[in-house]
Amino acid sequence: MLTLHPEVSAALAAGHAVVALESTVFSTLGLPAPANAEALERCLAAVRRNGAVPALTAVIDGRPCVGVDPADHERILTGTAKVAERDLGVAVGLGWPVGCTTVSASVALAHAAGVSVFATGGIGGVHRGAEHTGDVSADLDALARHPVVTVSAGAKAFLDLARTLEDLETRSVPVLGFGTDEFPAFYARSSGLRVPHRVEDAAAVAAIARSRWALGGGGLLVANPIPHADELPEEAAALAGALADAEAAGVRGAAVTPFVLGRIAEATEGRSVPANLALAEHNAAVAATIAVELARLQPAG
Ligand code: PSU
Ligand code: MN
Repeated sequence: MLTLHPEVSAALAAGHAVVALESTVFSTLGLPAPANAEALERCLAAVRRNGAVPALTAVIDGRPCVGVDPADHERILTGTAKVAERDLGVAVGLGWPVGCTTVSASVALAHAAGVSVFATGGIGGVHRGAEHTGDVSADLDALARHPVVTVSAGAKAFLDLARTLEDLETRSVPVLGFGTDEFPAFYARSSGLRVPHRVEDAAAVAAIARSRWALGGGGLLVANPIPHADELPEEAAALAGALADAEAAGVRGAAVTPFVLGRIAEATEGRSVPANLALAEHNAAVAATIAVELARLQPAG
């Protein structure tokens, strides 16, 4: 059922480092073209440069894929169907031509394939106003249940970051600040919210993950701040407008995140996109170093 790319299955069999990547962020639902293609190339290259094999996740012609052949990359870049974990069975069962996997679907596929490190830009979380709408991303539950290390630049500030952190605590997901005491806010290094634990390097993350899994635990979130030089200070203004637009347009459910991301990209024209690419690439690089450390601790066999 699960379709592993030959390079991915060979790496796993040999006990080499592998890093899973989601596909929603590279599709029409994440970044605008042509930045989405650049983001994909830079993330794949960053994983390789740091000693791991990239495994892009997606549903292609009804097959749940871990590792997508470059010949199919264009189909992901132009993909319009968002697949969260609950949608995986639908996309596979009905043979969808292209399903773009979110964080929740990607960590589920990664775990099923035996891949223990995953990189994204920003995770989904508790939406502002969730006390009324109940809109809490399935990413949080998937992070808790699947024993995979997720590397993310925190979460975008259009979410309720304080409640997102509370939710991660409730679900027993350790949040590790990578060289930081704060939960990063995607375009900004600082959110004013403290993370419970700070780690200084990939070896520490690997040691914590291995211990957590030895005790039967689930996923871990590594909060990796955007590099200083790439920070985007003006996000807050764009954000308020984007949220107001979503409310006025009556956007609900799975459509909220793509809608708000699109509005922020429009409002910050030419500035949010390079920041987004830089942090995604940085996360992919850090994820690869963690995967290399884990492979060192967990020899094949
Ligand atoms: N945050 C971003 N960019 C993204 C997403 C989140 O900054 O592209 C995508 C990811 O695929 C994430 C999904 O898993 O949105 C969350 O969607 P929702 O809020 O509907 O759970
Ligand atoms: Mn939602």
